[in-house]
Amino acid sequence: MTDEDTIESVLKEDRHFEPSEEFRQQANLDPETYEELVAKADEDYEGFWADLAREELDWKEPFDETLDWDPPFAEWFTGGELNLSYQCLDRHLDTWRRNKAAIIWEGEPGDKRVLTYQELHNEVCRFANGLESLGVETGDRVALYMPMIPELAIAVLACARIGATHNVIFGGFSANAIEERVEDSDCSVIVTADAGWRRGKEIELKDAVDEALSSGCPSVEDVVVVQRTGRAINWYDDRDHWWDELMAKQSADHEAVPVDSEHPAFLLYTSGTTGKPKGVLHTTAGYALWTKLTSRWVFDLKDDDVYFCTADIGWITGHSYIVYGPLQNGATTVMYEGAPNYPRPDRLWEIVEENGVNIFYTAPTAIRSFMKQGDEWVDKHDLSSIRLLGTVGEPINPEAWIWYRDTVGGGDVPVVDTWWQTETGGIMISPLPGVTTTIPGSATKPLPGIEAEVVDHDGDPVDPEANEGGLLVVQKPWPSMLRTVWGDDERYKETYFGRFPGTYLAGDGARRDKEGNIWIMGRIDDVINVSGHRLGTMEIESALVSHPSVAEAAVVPRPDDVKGQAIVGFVTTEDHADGGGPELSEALRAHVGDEIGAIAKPAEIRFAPDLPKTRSGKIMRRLLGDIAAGRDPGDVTTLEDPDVLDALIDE
Ligand code: 7RM
Repeated sequence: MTDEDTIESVLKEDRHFEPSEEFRQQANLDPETYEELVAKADEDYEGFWADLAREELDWKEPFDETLDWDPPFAEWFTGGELNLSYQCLDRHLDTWRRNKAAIIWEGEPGDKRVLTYQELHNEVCRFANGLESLGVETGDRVALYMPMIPELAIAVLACARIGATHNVIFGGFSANAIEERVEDSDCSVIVTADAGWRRGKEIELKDAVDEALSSGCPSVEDVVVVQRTGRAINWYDDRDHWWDELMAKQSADHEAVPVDSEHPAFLLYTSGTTGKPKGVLHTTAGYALWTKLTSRWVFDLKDDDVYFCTADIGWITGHSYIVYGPLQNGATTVMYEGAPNYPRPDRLWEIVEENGVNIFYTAPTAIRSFMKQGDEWVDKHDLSSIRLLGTVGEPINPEAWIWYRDTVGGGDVPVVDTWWQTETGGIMISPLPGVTTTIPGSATKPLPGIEAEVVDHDGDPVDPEANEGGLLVVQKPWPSMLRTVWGDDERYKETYFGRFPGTYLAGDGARRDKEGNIWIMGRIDDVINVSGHRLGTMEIESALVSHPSVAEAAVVPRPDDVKGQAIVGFVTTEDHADGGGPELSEALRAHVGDEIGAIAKPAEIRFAPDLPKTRSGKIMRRLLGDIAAGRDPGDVTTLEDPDVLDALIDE
């Protein structure tokens, strides 16, 4: 099969891991309840969601209608009123959780803060009052350009409390990115900090805000500045306010403003392969429901758990699984400010050990870098508190999955490989730790209520018996789906529903195996076509990484007169030096040939000290493709480290 939507699958992986009896016994979701949920969603889709929404959310006004679906525009739980900050905070205050740690925060320089639910509530109320004192009203947009400090979580929840739509801009983006995002969404206030810490250096946030405001952003009237590092900054009396001074004037009482179920909760900008970033819009009730439920189902969150997600709140993972999901469940969520390997490669294990972390959620790229650093950094620490591990962000190669389970998890904890997107709001495809038999490299099955499918170019499900690849889609609307691209309904329609009307196109390639498990094969833009064979990048990369000398790998296409496209592999070696010469190169080509087959052998291997990554750790294959084809890589502003590119081009 070589038609245009089929990706040939070549990866062979058949190790299966059943949930242990011990885990199953105590899991939030057991196989029986799971079956009931699946059956209910199947028989009565709206009833399934309506029941969950009634049980899980604290409604100020009950909703009248479960779903209003005018494809591709969805409204969920219309007529209902609630408040996300109330959901996360107030509802715990008349329980024993009042004095439980809500946030354990670790600063990069070694400082630490613990906020109980009551304390967090007080701070959020103060800042909600502070925002109101600046004239912020329900429906206004507020930009948050901050380091990973408790004030960021406080600001997020304070916006939610007054019904202001937050727009978190990752604290590593440039002035340009701020300008673009703030202007597109007409924010009236920016909350920032003098600077943040990263690898012992100051990231100068306030300077970037000043720069953005000097050239644009006419809608911004006020800037609130947290003093984090104490560095000298420029000050503009007519618009700048110190966080501490603003907070000192406010009361710790604030009544959460009930908003409509479909009230815009937040915008989060995501950059696609082309064009300006899209402001992904999430609304209130559906997002609240799904982040709450998935946290409990997938992470098996319990009241005595300490949960640590290493993402930044500047990404969707931080929104859903550092702030909203865990706090709605009354969990203790750990927030870390700095770089994972600072001051030493075991910084995260130190945090796990010191706080007795039970549930740990990170990205495959981080796992591969832990592997590269060597087991000794993990072995120095007692990580026996860990009872569940999660991954997100990219396909995880089986090597890394097994290492994660064995070395970090001690060989006997469930690993949940969670597939989802900024646009989906919450986890869509994932093992349930007390239910699902896992296989390294597969996100396994859609969660109850999620109609994810792998389809061919006609939109028909691919045949699992044929082990064929296709397009990952979601065939029914779900509560936490994006509602539109801010200010651009057309782009929303085009991008996500243009291919199959009424069906959401995720933009990822995937396949289904005979057991119904889904294997994500990477972005469809990344597929390589060698002599008519469509190959996903993921499997070839996985084969490369399974060679003992390879730490990370990315494969991209290069135009080829004969084959259409040829495969170029960029490889970082274990010892991190510029790498191997022709001998290793030949060995790696042969290794891929053995693992997969001759068709997948890279035409060329290029050794690189590092691969270009976005700040959320995704490899930027587009840039590598440009380099491999000898094109100018163009816009590189979302790169974590632009020097990486120079090293590749100079080669
Ligand atoms: C949560 C997040 C979304 C894209 C998505 C995929 C890739 C995410 C997995 C994955 C394979 C996974 N949001 N992706 N999770 N690929 N397995 N478990 O990452 O909007 O930033 O990115 O990330 O390509 O479309 S995101």
